[in-house]
Amino acid sequence: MNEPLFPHLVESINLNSPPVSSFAGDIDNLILIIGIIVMAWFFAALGLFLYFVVKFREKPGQKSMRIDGYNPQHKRWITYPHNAVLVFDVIILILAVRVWNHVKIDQPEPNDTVKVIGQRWAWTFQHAGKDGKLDTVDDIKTADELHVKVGDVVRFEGTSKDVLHSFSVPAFRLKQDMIPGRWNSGWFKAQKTGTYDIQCTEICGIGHGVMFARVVIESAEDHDKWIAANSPR
Ligand SMILES: [Cu+2]
Repeated sequence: MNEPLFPHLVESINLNSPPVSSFAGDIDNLILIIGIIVMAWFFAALGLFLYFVVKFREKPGQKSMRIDGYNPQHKRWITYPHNAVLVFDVIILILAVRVWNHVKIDQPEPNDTVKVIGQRWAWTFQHAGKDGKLDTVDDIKTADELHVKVGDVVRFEGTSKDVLHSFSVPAFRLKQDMIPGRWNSGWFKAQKTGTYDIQCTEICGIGHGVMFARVVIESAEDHDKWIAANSPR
């Protein structure tokens, strides 16, 4: 369930933000497919438009043609592409709903759970301590740094202390609104070790732009060491 839906068509479209989560490839693919479809229609429509402008322009001995589209034969130039666009819309919709369900609706069984709290203007995180359980005395609380184990399915539960924030990890292709008074949950599975950016993607006040944090993805060994070193007892 936490495996990608499709093979990744083009890795690292955005070199600043390599695809690190298990579902990053599915989201990249979707954006690539939508981009290809939209560009193909854009160039087809533009090309045809320019061709007609030249073909039916005013020439010596020939007036420029006025085509209003009421003639059924002319109307087909509108209805056929229109129907084709609708078919592509449905294809995009089916792919998008599949990816949406995979990322946002189906929540795989987690190996680990963390809490994410947004506030003006910082992120704070709560990790399970040595006992592996959240909301116990040995929990590890951090500011601006989230630690997870590579390959783990991590469930996050998040809220905000004040205004709307949005928890965004570009390398995971993940975004989740953090709403005061409400807990939202989601998941990710990091597939590469390393340190990646966390941002807030909801304008939340004057310090919005400095509301960055990091996710540190560690090997099992390093993660256990970090927990041992940071557990309060
Ligand atoms: Cu914010």
